[in-house]
Amino acid sequence: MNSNGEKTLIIGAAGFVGVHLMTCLSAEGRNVSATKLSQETIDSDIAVYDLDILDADAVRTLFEDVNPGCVFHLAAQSSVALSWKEPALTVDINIKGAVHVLEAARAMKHPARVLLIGSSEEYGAVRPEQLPVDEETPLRPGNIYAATKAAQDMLGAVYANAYGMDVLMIRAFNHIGPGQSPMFAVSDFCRQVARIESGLQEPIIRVGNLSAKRDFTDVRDVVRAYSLLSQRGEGGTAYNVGSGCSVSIQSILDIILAQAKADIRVERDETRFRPADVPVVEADTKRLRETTGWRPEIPVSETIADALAWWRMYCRDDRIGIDGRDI
Ligand code: A2R
Repeated sequence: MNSNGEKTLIIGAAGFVGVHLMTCLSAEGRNVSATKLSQETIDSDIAVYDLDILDADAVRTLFEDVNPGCVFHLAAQSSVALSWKEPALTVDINIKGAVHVLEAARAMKHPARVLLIGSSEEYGAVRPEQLPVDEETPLRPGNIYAATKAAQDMLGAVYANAYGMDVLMIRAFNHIGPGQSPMFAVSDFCRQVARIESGLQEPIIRVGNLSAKRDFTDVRDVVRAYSLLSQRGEGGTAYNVGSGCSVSIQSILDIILAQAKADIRVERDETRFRPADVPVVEADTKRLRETTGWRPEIPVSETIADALAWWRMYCRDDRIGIDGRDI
């Protein structure tokens, strides 16, 4: 796989993970192209195409033009909260969009290897005796986003089995790092700290459920796992990508507060509690490790330092009016 010169296409490259994946693959010397929505921007030297994955003809035409050997499909409606409000849109983007990608690959003379990026949310409320959760654990999605990602995963398996296509189903556990949307807890805490340090917020950090334990990995380690799987993974197979250790949100918050340059009070905010929060999520990563030799390398303290630095820069730019976006 990935012989020299083979083209690699990242679909949905303007998102949180896409930006890091572009950096990783380019540094590895791979011949990378990327897609984004027309209203998004990507600051990079690589070839970037505008693509809405809801447009099946556009996806097929792009695959004909680029002729990729390997495709990372990241484009998604990735918010659980929005999936409750916009179920049909989420189904369209995450399921129909994935089918458009799979069909475009199938129509190629030499169908590309496709990595469908899914989520640990597909497993739903895992029982304590099922931890750490391995890839054979039944998928019992508990929200609409999770159901669409489970459907994507199942469709990937169907295309691999029925058509002999080279499709890998990736189930990514929580990833954190610079550039993440504040709809995720760790990024939200870092943003609040940066805003407090800049005088944009009173010195109170508002938090939801701190006792939940999650399997966190730095996004830069995550994309390195994706790259390794694209080279060494087996088609038709599902792979968990996670650290294999769960830590409480409280302990991550403690690390964030220890790095804060201000005295901050922590306050519970009932609106930040999710209705059916699963107490512990932890990945069994044996398959990933044995297939690729991958191990996470970036300690959580470094991830937090980089995420805080990103938000400090963002808040500074915000204060001086370089960029007034409210993300
Ligand atoms: O929703 P936006 O405007 O942020 O754009 C997202 C984009 N996207 C689309 N791209 C093409 N056609 C569409 N119809 C479409 N709808 C949305 O996909 C965004 O730029 C990108 C997904 O990036 P994020 O939302 O930042 O997700 P992240 O954290 O990078 O996760 C990557 C993948 C997703 O499939 C997650 O569901 C999975 O990893 O965990």
